[in-house]
Amino acid sequence: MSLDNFAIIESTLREGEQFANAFFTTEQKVEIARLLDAFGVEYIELTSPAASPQSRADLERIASLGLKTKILTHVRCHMDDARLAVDTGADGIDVVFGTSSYLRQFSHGKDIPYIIESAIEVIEFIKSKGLEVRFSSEDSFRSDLVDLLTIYRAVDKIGVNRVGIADTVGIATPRQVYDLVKTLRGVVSCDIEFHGHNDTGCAVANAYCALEAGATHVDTSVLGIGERNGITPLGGLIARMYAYNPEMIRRKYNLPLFREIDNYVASLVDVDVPFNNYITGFTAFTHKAGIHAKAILNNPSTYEILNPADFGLTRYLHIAHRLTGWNAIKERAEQLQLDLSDDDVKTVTAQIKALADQKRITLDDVDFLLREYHSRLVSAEVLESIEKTAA
Ligand code: HCA
Ligand code: CU
Repeated sequence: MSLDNFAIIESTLREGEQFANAFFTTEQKVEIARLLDAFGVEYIELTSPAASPQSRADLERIASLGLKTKILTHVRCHMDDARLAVDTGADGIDVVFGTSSYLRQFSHGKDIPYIIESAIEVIEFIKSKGLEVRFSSEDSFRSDLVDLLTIYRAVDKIGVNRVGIADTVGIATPRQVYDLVKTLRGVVSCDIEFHGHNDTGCAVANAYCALEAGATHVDTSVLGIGERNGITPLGGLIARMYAYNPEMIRRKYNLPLFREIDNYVASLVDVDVPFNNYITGFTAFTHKAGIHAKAILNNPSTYEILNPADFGLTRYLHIAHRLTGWNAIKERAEQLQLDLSDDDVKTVTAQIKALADQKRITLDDVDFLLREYHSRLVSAEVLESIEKTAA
């Protein structure tokens, strides 16, 4: 089953380059590639050498770095592109062809026998150079199923390493992805890759369902950047797979490096990491309501399926608000080394809630109320002992 044995094809340097704000210099591409390699992704996919002279030079540079991760480039199903790609030092070539009726009618205008013929020519050429080769159909979910299976069967027969299905327009649902991959699994014996766009927010779920159905490879990009609103984000896939099997994910990937990767790419493309981002969003490990905070203090797993420590991160209890509870305030009092009984803490908690009903408060307000209450208590005790001594 491929949920336990899958590979990431990290496409920040290909799909991610198609993000509106992306412009990566050579040095930035090298740094992204090094970070992803150190993180442990199995493949890095780079823009076609046919795209521009600099794209070709950057691909050659990254292919020569001697990284552990395999380097792929992504080309149209065309001999001219394939000829360029095999001489770049890449380990493998991802070949793509548009098969949907839209693409056939409005883009390249080719029929299925023509697609198969050119696929075979390109695949055999790449294989003859000893490189890994994948064949994928753009817009697979709006392609005719019989056409798709006919093409995949033909390329599987000549020994393609992998076939890919692409939800180019982000239209597929998890169930549709599951069904298509399951059907394909019964037709081809090679590996299966899934590439999913996120237009309707299904990209992570779709990737997971693809793996459940027998896919072996998933395309991702850092923060999900790509055409329009992008594809399956690396962090989203990591979070999903960690929830499935934390030991496997801890073993496969260098998780504490992840935050640096998200932050680095965010800075390069001039966006903030979204507040609700998987793993690295600033609220991803923040707990607020009193009931949540209490349980987190007793056992974090009550409300956390991802352990922030595995990612080198820490959780945060947000206690300065009207939903707060006395257990969380007690924890804060202990952090401040204020010796207060449970009843005292409950009294201060009531004061905090009353204040938070009137305005947005901060941790400083909480600390102030705790300290003030504590010092009044101490003065009262001192006064009492002075009175006792006097009497
Ligand atoms: C595109 C191409 C692609 C290719 C996916 C793949 C897509 O930019 O339109 O090679 O599997 O989404 O179809 O990214
Ligand atoms: Cu895409």
